[in-house]
Amino acid sequence: MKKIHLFWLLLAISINISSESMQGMDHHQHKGMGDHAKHSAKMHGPIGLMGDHFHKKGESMVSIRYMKMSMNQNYIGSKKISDLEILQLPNPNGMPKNLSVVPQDMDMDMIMLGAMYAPTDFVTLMSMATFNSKSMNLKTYQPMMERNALGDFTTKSSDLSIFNFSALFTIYDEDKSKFHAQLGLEKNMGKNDLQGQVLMPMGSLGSIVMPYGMQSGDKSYSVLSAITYTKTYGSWKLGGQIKSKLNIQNKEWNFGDVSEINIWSQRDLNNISAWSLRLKIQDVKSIDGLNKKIEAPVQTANPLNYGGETVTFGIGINVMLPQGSIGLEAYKPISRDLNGPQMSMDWGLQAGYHLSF
Ligand SMILES: [Cu+2]
Repeated sequence: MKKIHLFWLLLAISINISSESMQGMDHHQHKGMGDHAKHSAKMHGPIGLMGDHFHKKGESMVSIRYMKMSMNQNYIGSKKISDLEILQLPNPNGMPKNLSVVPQDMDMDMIMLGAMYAPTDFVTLMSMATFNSKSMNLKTYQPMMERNALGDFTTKSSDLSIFNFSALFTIYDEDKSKFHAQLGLEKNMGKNDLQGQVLMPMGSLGSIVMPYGMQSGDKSYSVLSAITYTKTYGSWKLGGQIKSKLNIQNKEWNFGDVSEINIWSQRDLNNISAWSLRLKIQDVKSIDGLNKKIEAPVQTANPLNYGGETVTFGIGINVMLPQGSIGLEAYKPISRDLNGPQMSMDWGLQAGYHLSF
């Protein structure tokens, strides 16, 4: 754990030092202002942001991003909780009396394909499709008496999960400051009743409808909205984004509404790259509705054990290539208050490629 914190600190310091030493290379960038703004590595925000920039009339962009998230610790609120403590909690679904299966770790992998096109200077159309894959390891305990561990098992799912379409409206577009709004519709098309093989508390294997968090999606519709402002100061760029995802229609249940604030800074390292710091404050509501078939003695089968508030810190870099640009961003939560028991993200990573034409 300590090693990881040290790694983050060293990475931040080394990037800072190399950006100081490359300062000399920036000078020629200050001629031709308009053109320079267009050909800077901070033209795109940190890769983990969505809809952070818009385009000028006739421009198109395609992108592919890969995201990984790893979780390995259960929390209630902001407090870490052990398997032993979770086993004392009541099972809201009745029998057995207490929770008896405890999630140990989970990995999520996502591939996101995006496209943008600006028919006019005032509107940029944006669309994105997400394919996700989840894998969770769990431990089953005896339902009563000694509560000995009976064994471990893994559940997995993968599917095309999210498709969305948005319009970005330019509010103002000056050389150094840009402001736009987003309005869009998202269709979550992942399967919401996938089955998985589990080790039951009585020691037998069985196939059940997997808990909400392991489903590829929720088959719901949501409205996306956001406003984004960025301002450039020489080799620095600062940005802020407020966004929300509000569910408007579901099939039995849906993952909770999301409100999010992102604040970031970017700084040119040299002519072709810029590094970034980002703070993300996210509030997710618990699951709305329920599927009566999801009733295992595990925390994830309770719709109330989802959502919460998380503050995440990210560090990233964008690099321009002869064709397109790449971005990499790593993040780690620095505080959380989760509706729990619930597993929290330990770290996440996003890498992507953009091509404008
Ligand atoms: Cu774009």
